[in-house]
Amino acid sequence: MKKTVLITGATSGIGKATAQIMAKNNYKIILCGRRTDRLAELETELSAFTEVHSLSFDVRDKKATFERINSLPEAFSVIDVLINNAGNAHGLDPIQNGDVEDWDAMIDINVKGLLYVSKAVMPQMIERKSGHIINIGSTAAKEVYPNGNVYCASKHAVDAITNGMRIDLNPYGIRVGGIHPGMVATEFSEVRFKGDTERASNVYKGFDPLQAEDIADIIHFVVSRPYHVNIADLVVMSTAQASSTIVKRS
Ligand code: NDP
Ligand code: 8X3
Repeated sequence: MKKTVLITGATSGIGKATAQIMAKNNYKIILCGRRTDRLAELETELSAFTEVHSLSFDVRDKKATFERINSLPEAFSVIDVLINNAGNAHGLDPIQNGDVEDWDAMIDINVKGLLYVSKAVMPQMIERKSGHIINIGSTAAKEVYPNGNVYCASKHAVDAITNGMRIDLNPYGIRVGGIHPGMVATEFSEVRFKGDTERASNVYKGFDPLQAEDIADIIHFVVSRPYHVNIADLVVMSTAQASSTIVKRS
């Protein structure tokens, strides 16, 4: 029987590429994101391969998150795999200059949003004693870099939550793992720099960065292992990157 995967942040970057590869590999897909035009476009594209359902909500909106996930049509109501991917950085400033709105956004989306979505999905996995949760962290979950302060804190929280989930869900046979990418050329930096496309594109200049498809391919690999195999923690960087701040550029 086909498995169903719910992907948050499926309208762009890593989430979109993951939806594309999973759809071509015989999974049913639940696409989540705020931008309904993009959801509709991707749903049409992926419907050529599999059954697709879209859910539009802001992960910061607790009520909407629970309502949307709890009202999935029957054909999509059993979620086998949850990919908590929605998230972004907002700003890159020394902490003393940080914008409190940016801090709220990162904590609310990257941490609290991930918790809300998980809270909505975990009960059914616990009841079935099966399921797989993958949380997208970052190299920023493993180290702190200059001006990364609150973004790094939010991703360190994702790492801690992932480890906590693996421990607490262990009695129920649920697989839990974290995937931690280094720099991936997506819309991430455009969001971080609030639409400054030149500054954003400079982030990926002079080296061969990871692409969203590289991470999607790894997510598919992780999900498709035999059920007794849980890839618990994975850090992935481009060959040119050695740490958050060490990148070999031409
Ligand atoms: P993108 O900006 O391309 O995609 C972010 C996705 O998150 C979009 O689909 C967006 O959808 C969704 N999203 C953002 N805010 C919300 C919200 N409030 N409610 C619901 N959905 C939301 O970035 P990436 O693909 O690069 O990022 C995906 C994940 O990977 C993030 O968690 C990021 O932190 C992480 N990551 C990224 C790296 C990189 O270098 N790119 C490296 C390491 C980790 P919409 O706007 O439609 O709601
Ligand atoms: C994204 C990685 O180093 O660009 O999580 O912030 S970084």
